[in-house]
Amino acid sequence: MGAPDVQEVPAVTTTPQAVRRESRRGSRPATTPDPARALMPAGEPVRLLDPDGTPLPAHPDYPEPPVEALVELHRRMVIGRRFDVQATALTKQGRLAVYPSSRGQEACQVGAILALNDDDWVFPTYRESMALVSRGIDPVEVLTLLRGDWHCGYDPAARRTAPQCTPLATQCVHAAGLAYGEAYQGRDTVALAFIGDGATSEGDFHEGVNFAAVFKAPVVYFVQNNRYAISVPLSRQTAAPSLAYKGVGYGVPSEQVDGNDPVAVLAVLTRAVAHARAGHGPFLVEAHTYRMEPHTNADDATRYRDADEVEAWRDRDPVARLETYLRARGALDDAAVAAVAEEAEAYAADLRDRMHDKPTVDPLSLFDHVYAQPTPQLVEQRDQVRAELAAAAEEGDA
Ligand SMILES: Cc1ncc(C[n+]2csc(CCOP(=O)(O)OP(=O)(O)O)c2C)c(N)n1
Ligand SMILES: [Mg+2]
Repeated sequence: MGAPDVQEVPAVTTTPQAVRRESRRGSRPATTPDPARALMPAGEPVRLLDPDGTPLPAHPDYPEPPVEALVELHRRMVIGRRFDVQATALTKQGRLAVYPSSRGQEACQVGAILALNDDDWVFPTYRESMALVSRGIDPVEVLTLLRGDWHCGYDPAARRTAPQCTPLATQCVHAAGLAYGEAYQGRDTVALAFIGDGATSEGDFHEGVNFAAVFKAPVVYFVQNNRYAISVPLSRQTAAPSLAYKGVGYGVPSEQVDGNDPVAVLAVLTRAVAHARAGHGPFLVEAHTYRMEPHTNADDATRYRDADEVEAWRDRDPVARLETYLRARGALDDAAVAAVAEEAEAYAADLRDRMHDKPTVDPLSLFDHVYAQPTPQLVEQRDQVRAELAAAAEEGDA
């Protein structure tokens, strides 16, 4: 994504305001540093590997992560992709109500998790199932919500992972509050909030980032720009040259990265997490990536995007890119790649088997945790559902 062509915009130096602005600028000594400069993202997304897996010259700000971390990144991406394919299949078998795939976004999903410590906090959206299984949460637990249960399936406090958030951007405020609280109590926990490109237009994103900036809360805001908010393309969502500039406006150092370059994603997020952990406040990263599947299995993406566009992104596949690089470095060979593929197959088979067990959901439990004291309306609704269930059971017996 390049900067807009300012040459085509008519010069504005003739307006009185512009003249005043110019004269004010003129009164500033030429040596005064621009305070926004240190916050600015690179002009182009940071990239450490070419799309074909060829390494680029070392980056001055983002050293390459250790090779062992990259091998683990590859392993988790392969398993994550296999999980994602299996979850999509489970929707077709009626085992899942809905599934938002993150195929194509593996470098972001797994890179973010590997950049964190186990006791850091993650604030995911509905898109982040792959990230959560990559964090070691049981995939059946991760998919519980999508089977139609009312709870998120795992213990958020034990897993240091908030429930996957469907209301857009609300997790940005939760992450700021939790991170502030942890720092207040003297702990060096970092909170990483995932967010999509479209959701950066929501008020909660701006409130969260602003709060975190003012109170120096250790949050990493990780924007996965996958080019679409359901059917709405990025160009209809924002006029900003990069979503990373949205951090700069709040005084938050920001960066943009090639989200399909796993090495760059891990390098940039590692630095962002270190910045937050060191007590310097939040950091915002925009990853340029692409959602290869429709928004969810319930969406028809052919209605709003060209097959050519999808094909072009297939050539930037993050898993193949990392594998090529690690093979060239001698860190992966045929046997290692086959072993990871086998592990991924076994993981998917186990998930499939366990998802064939019917979930035990008591419809009445829907009313249990809404309020500490249920309202009269809620009691009435619960009685109504109880009566309907009893009538249905009687009909079944007859
Ligand atoms: C507050 C709110 N408004 C609208 C929606 C409906 N909605 C669900 S997903 C979505 C698109 C979000 O796109 P983006 O932030 O780019 O994330 P992506 O789905 O691409 O990961 C919308 C509008 C919602 N869930 N919450
Ligand atoms: Mg999006």
